[in-house]
Formats: sequence, C-alpha cells, structure tokens
Amino acid sequence: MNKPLLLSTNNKGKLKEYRDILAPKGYLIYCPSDLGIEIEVEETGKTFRENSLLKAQALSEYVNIPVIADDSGLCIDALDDFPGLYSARYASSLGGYPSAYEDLNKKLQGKDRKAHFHCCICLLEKDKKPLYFEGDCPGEILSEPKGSNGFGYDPIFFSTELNKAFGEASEQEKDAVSHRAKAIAKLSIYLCL
Ligand code: ITT
Repeated sequence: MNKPLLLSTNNKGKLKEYRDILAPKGYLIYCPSDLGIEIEVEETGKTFRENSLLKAQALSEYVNIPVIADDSGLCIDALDDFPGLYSARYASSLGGYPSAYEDLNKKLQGKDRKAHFHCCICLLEKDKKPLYFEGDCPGEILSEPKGSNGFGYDPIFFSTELNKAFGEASEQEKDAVSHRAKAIAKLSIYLCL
C-alpha cells in the first residue's frame, strides 16, 4: 500500500528527488500545492536542523499525515561553510544561480575548493518529537559550470564520489551519492521500523 508523506517545500528540484527515491519504496510524496496550501516560511534558524523544523511545523498544523521538511545547502570549506544555510537566499540576492557561480569563483581565487552539500530532513508526526536525518556529499567547486542537470549549485559541484559534476550526472547517478539521498536512506530505514 502507498504511504503518504507531505514534503514541506516549494523547491521543485527537491520534490522530484524525494519522489524519485521514495516512490519505488511505496511512498506517495505530496507537496503543499497539491493540497492547495501556500506556505512561506521565514528561515530564522541558526542551523539546518532548526530551519527544517520550522518548515515542518508550518505544514503540520494543516494535516494529520507525517510531514517531512528538508533544509540543505552548499558548504565551502575555505569560506567557513558559506553559503551554507543561506544557499538559496544568496543566489536570489545576486539575481540567480549564474551570478552566484561567478561570485563564488571570484571568492575562491587562489583558495582551496573543497566543499560538501549537507541535507537535514525533519520528520514530524502527530504527538511525537521531531526526528532528524542528515546526509553529506563531498566535492569541489568548479571554476565554470558543467552540464545543466539537477538544480541550484549542481553545475558547479564536482562530486568526488561520481568523478563528475552533478550538472553532468544523470538523476540515478546523483541519487546514488547525494546528501539528500543519504538522508532519505536513513529516513526510510526509520519509516520501515
Ligand atoms: P524550500 O525551503 O521550499 O524547501 P529552498 O530551495 O529555499 O526550498 P533551502 O532553504 O533548504 O530550500 O535551500 C537549499 C538550497 O541549497 C537550494 O535552493 C540550492 O541553492 C542549494 N541546494 C541544496 N541541495 C542542492 C542540490 O541537491 N543541488 C544543488 N543545490 C542544492
């Protein structure tokens, strides 16, 4: 039987990855717009966990089914994990991802390019404490975008596990190693218990 989960996101790239990974395991992933709900969460948390909880709480007021929320970002070692929590806001403050790619490349001139993506999923079920599932994937920041697959920073993220940019990786390749896939793997173990 298909088990419903409501994903508190407005990001279509994330939604697709949750559906691709969890549908074969028997989960039906809904998003707020499927239910005609509009949510705009102010991400005032100081950590990925705090923000994922804020997003999950915003939606759990509406429904009885389990809610999940994802807070994630690109963390660059030489920039003290910037843009990190601010990954989405930084790109939109510059007018979009192409400008963010250029700006990051400038900031990284002469510096080490080691980075990782981080994903924290918050699971909120009625009358239960929130639970968190996290995942990381290692890589390096490319000086130019490569490929156009995925979303967000994928074209400038060279995955050391895949030996190619996420922008050049197929959906299946990214889902085999990504921060989100690793967090979802932990979540799905919990959901099967
Ligand atoms: P929701 O809050 O509605 O889920 P969002 O995009 O604002 O959508 P976040 O606040 O968690 O979500 O910011 C995540 C940002 O980090 C995302 O918009 C990208 O810029 C970046 N990011 C996270 N995971 C990524 C991935 O798999 N590939 C590329 N960029 C990613």
